[in-house]
Amino acid sequence: MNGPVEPFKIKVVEPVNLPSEERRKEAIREAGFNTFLLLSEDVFIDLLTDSGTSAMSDNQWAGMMLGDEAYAGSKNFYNLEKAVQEVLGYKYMVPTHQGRGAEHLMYSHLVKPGHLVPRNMYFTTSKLHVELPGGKMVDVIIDEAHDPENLHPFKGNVDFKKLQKYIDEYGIDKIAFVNVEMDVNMAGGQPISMQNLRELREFCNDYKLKIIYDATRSSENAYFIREREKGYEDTPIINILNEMMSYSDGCIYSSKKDCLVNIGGFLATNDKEIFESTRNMVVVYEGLHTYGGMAGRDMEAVARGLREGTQYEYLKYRVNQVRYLGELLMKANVPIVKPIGGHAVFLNALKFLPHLSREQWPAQTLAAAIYEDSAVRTMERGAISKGRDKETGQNVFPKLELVRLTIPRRVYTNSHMEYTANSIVNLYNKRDTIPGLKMIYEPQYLRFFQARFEQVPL
Ligand code: P71
Repeated sequence: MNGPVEPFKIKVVEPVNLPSEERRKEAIREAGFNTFLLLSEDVFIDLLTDSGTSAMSDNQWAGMMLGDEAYAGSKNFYNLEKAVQEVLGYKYMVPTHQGRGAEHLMYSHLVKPGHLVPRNMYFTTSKLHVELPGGKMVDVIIDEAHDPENLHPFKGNVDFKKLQKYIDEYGIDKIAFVNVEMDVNMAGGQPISMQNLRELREFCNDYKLKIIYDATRSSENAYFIREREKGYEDTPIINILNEMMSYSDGCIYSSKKDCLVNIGGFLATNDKEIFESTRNMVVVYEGLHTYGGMAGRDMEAVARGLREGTQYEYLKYRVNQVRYLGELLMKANVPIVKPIGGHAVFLNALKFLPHLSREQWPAQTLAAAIYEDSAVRTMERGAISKGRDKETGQNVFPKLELVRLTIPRRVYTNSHMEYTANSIVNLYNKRDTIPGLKMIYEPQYLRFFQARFEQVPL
């Protein structure tokens, strides 16, 4: 089996080092068995995240030299605004320093105390920015998404019966808006279909409910629509994106993923009222409305990357490189979430480490063990990420207890994928020797970033 051929050649390289076995053992202990707390220089292959870790193109770097760093009215802002209008089809855009800045502005504007926000699963920062103004995020994704073995081609789809149930139970006035994520991260990078988006629009029209997307990985979602949904086989990605967005009232967007940049974000909408209000608040929290926390050069790189990231040949390579890693693991019977997602391969930690209880944090344990074994850095996406129930204060144990092998865009070669797969297969073969963990430090917000753990002897 060969990996997909890269549709680029490499102009700049950054050396990486494989730390010794002794150093790896020491490093993960110093980090309290939390891969977020490792030093980057102790990491050989960094699959922690696809966020802000892309390699920019020569065209993007050239754009960086054209940064207009004026406080107000920067040229690059207008280039970004135009790119958003053309690629996504929204009229208005408010720039922010990254995705959560946009979530903050959008969700604090739309959510009032006691409100519900139905969403196709959840994302950590999104859930928090709904909770901070007094709302609650509830899950309306189809059941198939919670089953790692289910092969549904659009596991990101919304289940209308679940949505209806919340409307009936709480009343339409209690629903702030419907929040829809593209290429659902926590479900394993699973897309939503165009048909589902279209039907959701019709459903929400009946109730005059707003639909706000988390369009962060919308280009990768659009690729899956082209690959899997009848009628889109030959449609340019940009047309698919325009149609997807036409079914929404606005979106938040972390540019750090599909826009192939290291920093940036924005919100976009056709709704004048949302636009005016968030444009007003951006000056309080992020910066003037023509830079929103980004340098002019950053906005130029986002503008160019947003366009570049919709090229079909690039997206095909991108999704197939992730698939290549997933298939290498599947061939060796390592339990992963299927179908293989757009930005990452997710290991099913409950099946990988069946000898551990949920309280021993199997996904956290597995991420730490992978690092110690091979210096590959991955991320826990399970009960530690989910956090405690806001009302009861108890730990919540989601069905999905996963470790994410997230592939940065245009950064690693197929032999890096092979090294990673071989290491994980070796670890899988000695999985019953891996001891679980106990949490010894837990911060209040987004605990996964800073929590610390200790090993519990087998
Ligand atoms: C990812 C990230 C970055 C991250 C965030 C929190 C914990 C661990 C890692 C960020 C997203 C995202 C979606 C769907 C909003 C954000 C926030 N993802 N929506 O997957 O995936 O954007 O990081 O630019 O603030 O590693 P931001």
